[in-house]
Amino acid sequence: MATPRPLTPAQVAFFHEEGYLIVPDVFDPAALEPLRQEIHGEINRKARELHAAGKLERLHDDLGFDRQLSAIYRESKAAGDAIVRHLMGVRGGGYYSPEMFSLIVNPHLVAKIASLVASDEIVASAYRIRPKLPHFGAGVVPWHQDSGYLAEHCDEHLIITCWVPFVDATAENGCMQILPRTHRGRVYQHHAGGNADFLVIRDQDLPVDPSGAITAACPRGGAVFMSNRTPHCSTPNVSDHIRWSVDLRYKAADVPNNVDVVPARLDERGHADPEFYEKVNVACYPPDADIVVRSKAHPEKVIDYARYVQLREIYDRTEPAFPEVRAWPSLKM
Ligand SMILES: O=C(O)CCC(=O)C(=O)O
Repeated sequence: MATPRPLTPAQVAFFHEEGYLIVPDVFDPAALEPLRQEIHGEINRKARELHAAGKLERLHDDLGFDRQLSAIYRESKAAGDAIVRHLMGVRGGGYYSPEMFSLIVNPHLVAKIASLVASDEIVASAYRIRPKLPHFGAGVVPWHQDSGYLAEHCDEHLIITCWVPFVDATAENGCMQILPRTHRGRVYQHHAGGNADFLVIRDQDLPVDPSGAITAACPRGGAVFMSNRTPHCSTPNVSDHIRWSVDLRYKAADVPNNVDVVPARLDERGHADPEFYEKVNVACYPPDADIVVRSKAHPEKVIDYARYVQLREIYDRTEPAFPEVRAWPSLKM
């Protein structure tokens, strides 16, 4: 494997000035293949189960990874939803194959994060897999800052969103739009109940006119990096294929986190002991387990796959203390 390279000082300066950075060549695109294939395998496993239960007539596997799920949705929305729910797990980050873990800890990616947060000890946090289907409104993500989803006490900390497409992400297939040079502002007013129940910053609450957004096109093998206060959204996919992507979050280890915080007791309803909630709620996103993915000074802290799975399973079974990490008024009020 080629030696992982940090970002150049010019790239780091661009990120801090603009609030985002697009790096077209983080990975050899072939390195994403095992994860793509594993997700494809998982879709087929679930599709076969639905087929056996009489809930799906055809597997549509002949269409391949970039089109199969659309055909399943066309045949049966309920079957499509069941597959997506299966991939997301109970709270969205429920997919934890060895291939997913390899992406989270990918040394090329983590070296870039280390440059952005100027730290050698890096913690990974919440991530989501997104199949953005063509001509399907639910994949359109309204304007928001990721801090809108995170605990308020983390507003002044830097948390990096790292967005990795599995296909060339373009304006046509609904890549992200980003408002540059607006990330030094506060966390703007969000509302609950935007498209597909995402949070939304209404146009009138944005710091600048959204027509000034940049189109964050990114080739397969690249990544888009943003801060937690960078306003961004994504547009409809009007192509003929699914815009698959994964978004991951990272921070320096001195940013509030729940590394190694596990319940001492957990009842059958998923309620943990009060001390657990006290400690876990220190994290910026308490429902998901934070994990150390790099530490040159303390390599013993770096997580291995077995422990990662153990933590993910425990957090999946544990009810968070609050239904929402951050409460926003509803659009409908
Ligand atoms: O993938 C998308 O369309 C939007 C992603 C996003 O908003 C995020 O990662 O915060």
